[in-house]
Amino acid sequence: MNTVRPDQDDDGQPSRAQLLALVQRGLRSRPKRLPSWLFYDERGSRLFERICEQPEYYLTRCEIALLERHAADIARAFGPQVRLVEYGSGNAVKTRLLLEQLEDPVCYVPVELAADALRVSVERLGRLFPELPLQPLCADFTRPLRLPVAPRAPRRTVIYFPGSTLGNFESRDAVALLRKMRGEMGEAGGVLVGVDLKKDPAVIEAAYNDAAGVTADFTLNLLVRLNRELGCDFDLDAFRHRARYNRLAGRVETHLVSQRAQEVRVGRMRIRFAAQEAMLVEYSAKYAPAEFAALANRAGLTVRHRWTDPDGMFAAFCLGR
Ligand code: AVJ
Repeated sequence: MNTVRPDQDDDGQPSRAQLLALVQRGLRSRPKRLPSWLFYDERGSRLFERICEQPEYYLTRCEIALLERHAADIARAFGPQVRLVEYGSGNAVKTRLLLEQLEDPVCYVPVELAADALRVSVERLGRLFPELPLQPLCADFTRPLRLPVAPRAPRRTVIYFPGSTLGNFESRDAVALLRKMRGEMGEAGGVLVGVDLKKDPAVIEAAYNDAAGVTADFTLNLLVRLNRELGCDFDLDAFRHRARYNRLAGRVETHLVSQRAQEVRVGRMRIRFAAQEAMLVEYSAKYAPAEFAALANRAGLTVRHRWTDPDGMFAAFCLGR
């Protein structure tokens, strides 16, 4: 999937022309596909927060339970005077649990493309840790980062990538992203990555098909966004959310399925959908611990530690060179 994002304007968002070109390319390819980062406009980000509160969506709760139990051990593994760089806007709860345990942290650098989300997380963390220097970076973490100069010399730079977001990347792109982290963390640095583990497929599928339909709304919001930002005319009643666990590939594959034969305007193009044609919008990969270790190895990284939540659903891996 096209998980690597285009160049951005100064406000960090792709321009309308870039967005249009990328969407047209995705809709002309076979099978049709759109990148999952398109979910996260303002409404999409709010819907994702509601997904995290659904009883079926175990990932966030398990990752928080993991940190509640193991954050002290994790912090000990990294040692004192860490510069913590987080990919994505920090969920205040997770980041707080980690920062509370770090000994004498040097600074916290949240990296986030959405300027409002970045501001919110900095305000929250600033209130919780008034002494800690915050160095927000409004940037796309899939691209090379220029990290701000730290306020004092850190012993170690740790890149924190929670939430199993790495699972949204196809394995080649995931390896490339891990390799990029390896460069940014430097010789002595480390990576802390949250990973959803393989488990009963019924449990996984339920997490992406909550009974309240929040995930379906989240997926369909992609079309709402394209209608608004590109003037498309997707009929929201003519597409359905479908999320299935592909055992062979070890991932949830989310599609938007056309409910009838139809044509949609996308800029100057008209895109034809057959009845029951499925457009790929998201992968969410699930890993066995050994599979994840092999993925890290391909990026030149080694698993130093692994922690799991009490139910063994979700893992945090500490990686080093
Ligand atoms: C935020 C990317 C980790 O893949 O589980 C939740 C996004 N998609 N429900 C995931 C998501 C559908 C989520 N990540």
